[in-house]
Amino acid sequence: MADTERTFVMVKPDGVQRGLIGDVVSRFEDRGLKLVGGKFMQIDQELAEDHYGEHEDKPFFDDLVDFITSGPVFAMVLEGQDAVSQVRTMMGETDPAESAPGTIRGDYGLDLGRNVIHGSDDEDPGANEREISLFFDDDELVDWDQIDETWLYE
Ligand code: DAT
Ligand code: MG
Repeated sequence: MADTERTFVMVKPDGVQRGLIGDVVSRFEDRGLKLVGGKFMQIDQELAEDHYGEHEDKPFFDDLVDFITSGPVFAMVLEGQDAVSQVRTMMGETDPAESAPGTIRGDYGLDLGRNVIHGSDDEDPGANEREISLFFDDDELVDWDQIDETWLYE
């Protein structure tokens, strides 16, 4: 069996303003991913710069920080088999215009700078753990058994 993992996921300010929190969370619940942390919050400048630190030399960095601090976000931690890459697959490509219908960005977005959702990078080992600890204290994450787990996994 593949590894059980946790990944950091966030509905960005555009998704919150457009009333998409419920739809996005529903997709993950329907897939069988388990919510182990959730927080409706406003990201400040320092957290934004830390979170997107890998992009600090990119020309779009300032716009990215301005955007992610422009309104509330819904941050969450999801757990499941291969959760990091499964979430990335469900998100689609970075650019919604190149994302297939059926993916979150392919169904809800059109523009690179308004791509609705963040999910930890599946090609950067440890990105999930780093982002989870940036946004959540240990005591904000809940270990729990979901009733459908015996029917979800062999
Ligand atoms: P992802 O969000 O798919 O992990 P990323 O980590 O490469 O993508 O970039 C972080 C965010 O920065 C992305 O969601 C949107 C924005 N972004 C990425 N590339 C960009 C570009 N070339 N121009 C403008 N914004 C960009
Ligand atoms: Mg990324």
